[in-house]
Amino acid sequence: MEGALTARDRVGVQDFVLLDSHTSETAFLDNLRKRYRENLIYTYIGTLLVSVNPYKELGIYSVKQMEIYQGVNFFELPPHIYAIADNAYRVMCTEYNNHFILISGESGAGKTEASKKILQYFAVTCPTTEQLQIVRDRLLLSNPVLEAFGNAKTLRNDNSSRFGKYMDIQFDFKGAPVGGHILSYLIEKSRVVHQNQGERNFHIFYQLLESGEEDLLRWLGLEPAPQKYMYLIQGRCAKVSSINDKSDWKTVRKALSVIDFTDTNIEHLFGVIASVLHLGNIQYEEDSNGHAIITNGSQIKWLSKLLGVHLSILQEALTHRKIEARSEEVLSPLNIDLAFCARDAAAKAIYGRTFTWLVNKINGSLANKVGSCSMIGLLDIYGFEVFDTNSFEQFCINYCNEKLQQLLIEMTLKAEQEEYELEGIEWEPIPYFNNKIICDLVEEKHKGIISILDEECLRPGEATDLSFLEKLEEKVGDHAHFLTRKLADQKTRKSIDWVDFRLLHYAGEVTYCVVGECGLDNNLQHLRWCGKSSPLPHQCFLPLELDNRRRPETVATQFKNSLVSLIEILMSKEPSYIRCIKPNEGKEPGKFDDVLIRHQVKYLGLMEHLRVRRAGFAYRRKYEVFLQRYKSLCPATWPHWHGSASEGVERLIKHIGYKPEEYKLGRTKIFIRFPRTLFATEDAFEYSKHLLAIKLEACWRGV
Ligand code: AOV
Ligand code: MG
Repeated sequence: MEGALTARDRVGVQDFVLLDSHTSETAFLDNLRKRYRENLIYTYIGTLLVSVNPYKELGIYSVKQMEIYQGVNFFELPPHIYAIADNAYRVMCTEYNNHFILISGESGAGKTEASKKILQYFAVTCPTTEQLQIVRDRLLLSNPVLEAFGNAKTLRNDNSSRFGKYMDIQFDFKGAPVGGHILSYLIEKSRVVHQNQGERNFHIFYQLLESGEEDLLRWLGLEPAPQKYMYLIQGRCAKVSSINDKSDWKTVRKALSVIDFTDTNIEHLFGVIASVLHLGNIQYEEDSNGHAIITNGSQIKWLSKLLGVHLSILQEALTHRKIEARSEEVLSPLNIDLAFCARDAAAKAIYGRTFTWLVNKINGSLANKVGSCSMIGLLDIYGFEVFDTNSFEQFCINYCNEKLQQLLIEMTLKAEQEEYELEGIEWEPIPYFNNKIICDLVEEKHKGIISILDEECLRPGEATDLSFLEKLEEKVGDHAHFLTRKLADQKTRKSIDWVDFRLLHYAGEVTYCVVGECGLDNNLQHLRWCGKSSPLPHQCFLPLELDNRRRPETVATQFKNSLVSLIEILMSKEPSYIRCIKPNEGKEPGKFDDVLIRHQVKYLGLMEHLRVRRAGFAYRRKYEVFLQRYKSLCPATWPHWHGSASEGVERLIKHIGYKPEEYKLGRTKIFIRFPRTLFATEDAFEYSKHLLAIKLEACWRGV
């Protein structure tokens, strides 16, 4: 009987902590499903937000909605991403500390959309001045620019982030956004020269060709037809129904001018983008000695113009290799295969460096000029992904997700349980899968996969893909999360060679194909040919590449190091978490795929998180901090308390009437089980401030 259904039956509970059967995965899934059917995509586990991608516009992100969530206690309204944003913001404003919001989930789960919603929330609800409006606009508009250059259509997501992004938003003491800073992580450069069937290159190429002004295209030597460019036709899907390249181009153009790009900057930026397309159309043939020679002269002329490099130098760089012999540089001609490799390597390097230049330029325009007080960081990275063929880049992406999962475990499940123990709070440990074992397998010094890769890269000429796999087999072959696959001889059915390796990641099994894994930027010599008359390439490639003697770190090690510093940054801030879930593989609205979602609930550790939350305490504060804030609520502690902070807190909570089941007293902190307890205290505090203000005013008026 439909009418007899209670609201709870129909829409589920808005916090999983309130589920009757908190240990059952089925109950968890039922709740998520009920809510998703009602378009309720957000649910809490305590203060963590679970979000299921609706794949349709829900009308829940209006300015009116933002106003509803502004300054309201977390649990008083239905779960929303705005509540997470508002909570981080308000705590930052009252405690003057730094925060970060970690948004995680697999590819297509809704991370990037979530991070944009949060940024919009701050842009609309935070106080601002006329002067600061430009900062607000730049913060907002940095997004479409970075998405145009750093996102692409993949099989899993039409707007997939192909780089990792960490953005700090800086606020002044009044809570107004005054600046920002972006850190970007390893952009997927291989996409520049190769796309799988059904995938595209980065959006910007199609935007430029589809909508670039006639004059601009003529100046760049481009034709408005993606099918003319080798680097754009491999995926056979230049047009995507969910993407409007025309209007996106307009947004990007507007954004570039707001972000303070001069006309010259823009000219050079698109000059480099166009040069990548020209590079892709360079063709070779073999001369009688088996050496590669360039067949089409027009591309190279455009390249020479756009990059500001002399024609003969270009020609040489695309057909020769420089080798050092007895401290002398000798030019050695390339065969046709190597020449194509050199061409592609140059295109990838040019695009990669241009992206870095772009991020730096945006950072320059976001630089805070008035002095900031606190920050909120937003982390939106590429999600865990598995394709039919997974390369070195998927390895890095999935390793990055592994690290973030580890951070989450460290900061929630592990730290939380350890803290109870440390504080002497009675606690029944809750088991969970710790993925540290997989992180170690990848990154451990001397033993991990990255170290092995580094070693192999130290032996240029000798190391091969096969020797790398052999080393892996030898050193980590018996690790529980590692497998290699040998190619079987069809006749003897005996295995002969290793062909790939497999990692059992926290989120699933991925087979990595090892082709050219030695991820050294070994095309550095080609970068030398970027001349000085074109300022952008020049800025992009100095100073590292011009010092060819220094052996650069492998890409994998650079990436590993950048993740280590990211984790350090995050560990120094107060966290909020958003866990995004992808509801189905087909990008379809309303379809709740039980198997797929159950798998994500499992590997995200949501059940364990719920168990810890249910048994644990929502809030904890050092005695000193708690007393300092609320001492005005108790005559014994106001205005001065001379005893110890813990005794003061005991007196205080006795006075305001906390019930024994609502709290526990630890060694250095008070632990509060339910958010509502703290909110009631906070409300009482606000009210007492209000009364105090009335009293003061009365004093001044001499009443
Ligand atoms: P991702 O960032 O998690 O994947 P996105 O945020 O790009 O995923 O989301 C993928 C698509 O899902 C978007 O382009 C939207 O069409 C839709 N979507 C996501 N969140 C919402 C929402 N709240 N409301 C409406 N539609 C939404 V990746 O970047 O691939 O890991 O690397
Ligand atoms: Mg994304």
